[in-house]
Amino acid sequence: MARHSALCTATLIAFLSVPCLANRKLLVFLIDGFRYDYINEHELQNLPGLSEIVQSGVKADYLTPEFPSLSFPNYYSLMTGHYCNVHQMIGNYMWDEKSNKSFLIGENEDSQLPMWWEASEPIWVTMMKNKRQVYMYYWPGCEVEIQSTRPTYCQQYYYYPSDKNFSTAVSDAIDVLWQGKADMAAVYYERNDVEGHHFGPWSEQRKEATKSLDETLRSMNMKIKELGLQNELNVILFSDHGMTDIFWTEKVIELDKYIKMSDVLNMMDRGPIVSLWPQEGKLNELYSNLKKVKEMNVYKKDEIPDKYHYKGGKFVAPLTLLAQEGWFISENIQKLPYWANGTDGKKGWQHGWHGYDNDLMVMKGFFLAYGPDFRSNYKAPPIRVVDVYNIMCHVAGINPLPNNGTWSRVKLMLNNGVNLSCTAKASVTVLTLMLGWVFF
Ligand SMILES: *[C@@H]1O[C@H](CO)[C@@H](O)[C@H](O)[C@H]1NC(C)=O
Ligand SMILES: *[C@@H]1O[C@H](CO)[C@@H](O)[C@H](O)[C@H]1NC(C)=O
Ligand SMILES: *[C@@H]1O[C@H](CO)[C@@H](O)[C@H](O)[C@H]1NC(C)=O
Ligand SMILES: *[C@@H]1O[C@H](CO)[C@@H](O)[C@H](O)[C@H]1NC(C)=O
Ligand SMILES: CC(=O)N[C@H]1CO[C@H](CO)[C@@H](O)[C@@H]1O
Repeated sequence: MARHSALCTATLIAFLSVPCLANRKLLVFLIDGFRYDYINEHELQNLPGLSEIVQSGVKADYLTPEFPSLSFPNYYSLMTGHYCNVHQMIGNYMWDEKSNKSFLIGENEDSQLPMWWEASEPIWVTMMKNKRQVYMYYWPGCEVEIQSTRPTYCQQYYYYPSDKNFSTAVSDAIDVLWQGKADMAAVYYERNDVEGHHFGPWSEQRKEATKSLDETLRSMNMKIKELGLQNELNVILFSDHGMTDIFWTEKVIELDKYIKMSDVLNMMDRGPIVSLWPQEGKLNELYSNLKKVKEMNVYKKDEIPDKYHYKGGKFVAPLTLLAQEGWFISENIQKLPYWANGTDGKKGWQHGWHGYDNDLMVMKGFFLAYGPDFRSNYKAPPIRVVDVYNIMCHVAGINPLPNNGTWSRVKLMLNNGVNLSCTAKASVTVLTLMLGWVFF
């Protein structure tokens, strides 16, 4: 008996020292264009679903996007923990001069080529390699085969999923997590970004989108409790960037007023950040003419500030133009990206945009997390988009690949090691073993 007890104690210690992380489920949300202050204290008063999450979990003051503060670069920094010059996805529009292939945001076949995606391995691929199941809903890029790997399930993105599509996806995600079919589920929601662009960050339309998001999250909180998942599921929500007001009547930089567009071999994107490939021998002339525009910076590749972690990217153009906040760079006003606000073509003006310097407060996104591995009602200092990867890996129980995140900026959010439910589970196993020993 004494020998048995000693053995049991040893077993007990062995069991309890095993980190109890690998069996947690993870649900992540990418809420496009959701600025950090859409959930300031005042706004939260009318957002019961989000308030509930803030109270029961962690809220970072804000989430600093990587540069440029555009969608695709940040989607990939979130999922890889890498700066843009490491994962190479440096824009929503990219050009590879050698192959003459283009990456264009939206539905575009060449954007699915591995060349844009394979410089870094996103967390869902690492999960799949570890025999964990991943379900993704409308997540841009989940349809792409990366290192010969796709997630278990991908509901492909299109422009743009309705609120009903989103709430159905959230409900389906929880079902597959609960049924044990998925270890991780990831859901993308676009409407805050769409309304923010069309009508501006503080428009009624954007607020309506936030309200609708809030309702879905409130139902989600209820469903998690109904299914008894609250001690097994961690939920993390974040955005890719913020949004600021733009002014097409007064703040447009028309490039054809300064340079001959025929001297430009290729131009990618318009707005806060624009890439230019000069025709042979035209680099210096374009550069000196564009230097005259006082509302923007023009950089040759090696002049781009190091703090952006951008200039080493292989798709970075010989000239990068970066506008001051609120200014919009375009070939001319006819070429501005109007949107279809009525039935007769694209006539609507845009009132919000992002892509500016990532130090600007209006470019900051948000970060929330709750569940058994997170502290409750905890206000965390600001973090960066590259920091999110480590926290997702940690709560999903996989080893992060080398990355640019800073662990000390996120570890404070964690519920200091093993949660009680984890210990309880291990103890039950040990107890069963002990009883087995004693009686048989
Ligand atoms: C590169 O591709 C574009 C668009 O597909 C095409 O118009 C252009 O002619 C191509 N350039 C070369 C040099 O092949
Ligand atoms: C998304 O919503 C549209 C319109 O509401 C609907 O036609 C479509 O079937 C939905 N897609 C999915 C996958 O639920
Ligand atoms: C579309 O937007 C333009 C410019 O903002 C505006 O003049 C026009 O009235 C709008 N049309 C509709 C149908 O709202
Ligand atoms: C970012 O991470 C990559 C991959 O781990 C590494 O090679 C690179 O040196 C890091 N960059 C910085 C600035 O730390
Ligand atoms: C902070 C937290 O979520 N703690 C949970 C750990 O697990 C126990 C037991 O299941 C829960 O009651 C706690 O709420």
